[in-house]
Amino acid sequence: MHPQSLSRRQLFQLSGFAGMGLLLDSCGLNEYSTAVGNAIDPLNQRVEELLLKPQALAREYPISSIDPNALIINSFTDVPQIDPTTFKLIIDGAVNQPLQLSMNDIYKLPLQTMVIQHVCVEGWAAIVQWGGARLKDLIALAQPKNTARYVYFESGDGYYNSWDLPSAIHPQTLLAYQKNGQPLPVDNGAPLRLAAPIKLGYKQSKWVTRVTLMNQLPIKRGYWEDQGYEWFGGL
Ligand SMILES: Nc1nc2c(c(=O)[nH]1)N[C@H]1C(S)=C(S)[C@@H](COP(=O)(O)O)O[C@H]1N2
Ligand SMILES: [Mo]
Repeated sequence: MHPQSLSRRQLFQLSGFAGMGLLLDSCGLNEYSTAVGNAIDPLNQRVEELLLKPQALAREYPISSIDPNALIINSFTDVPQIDPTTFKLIIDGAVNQPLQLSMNDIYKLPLQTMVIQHVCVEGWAAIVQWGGARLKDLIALAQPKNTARYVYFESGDGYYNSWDLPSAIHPQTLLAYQKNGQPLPVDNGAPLRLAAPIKLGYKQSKWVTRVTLMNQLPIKRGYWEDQGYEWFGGL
């Protein structure tokens, strides 16, 4: 089941709930109306168009294809300590509405599940089901600026990674908190990990703590990418 795209009205409602956890700076009560104003600002057209533009969907599999043992844990360090009850996902950078969202905020977004193939360049693949919030919905809540072209991900273990904006707002790109219908195990990236059928395994950061929209990429583009792996990492 794919929840429908958020309508503008739904986004405003979500902005309302997200407001409770927002990084409110000086604007105070005007923050909400500022966000509404920015959403219809013609300068934002490019990002808005991108958010509304349909993208081709990657293959999904029936639930019966899930192989519960096929997904190999692949981490370059030990798992980081993240307390999901106090954890806040930061969304910042080239956005009009920087956000700090608790897991409860994120659970209020539409839950999308998908059974997809995970492909690791080390020579294994697995059919796995992920469930979580669409990154697109989270990015839309933060009101990206029209200059945003890239999304940078920081993880609790020091892993870092960056994506092109169209892939980040692809309808099958999730910040997942479920695996095979269960809460996401810590080894697989709990409380939040990237999951998408359009990118190789090393693009799918586990333990994501911060999502930063950028106009340009920094020199350090990704943990594996900086050691020679291809940056786009498409499937
Ligand atoms: N934070 C973090 N994310 C990461 C990695 C990592 O070492 N640290 N490894 C990547 C690689 S190479 C793969 S194949 C997948 C593996 O996901 P899994 O451990 O849930 O199977 O996570 C990716 N995301
Ligand atoms: Mo991998």
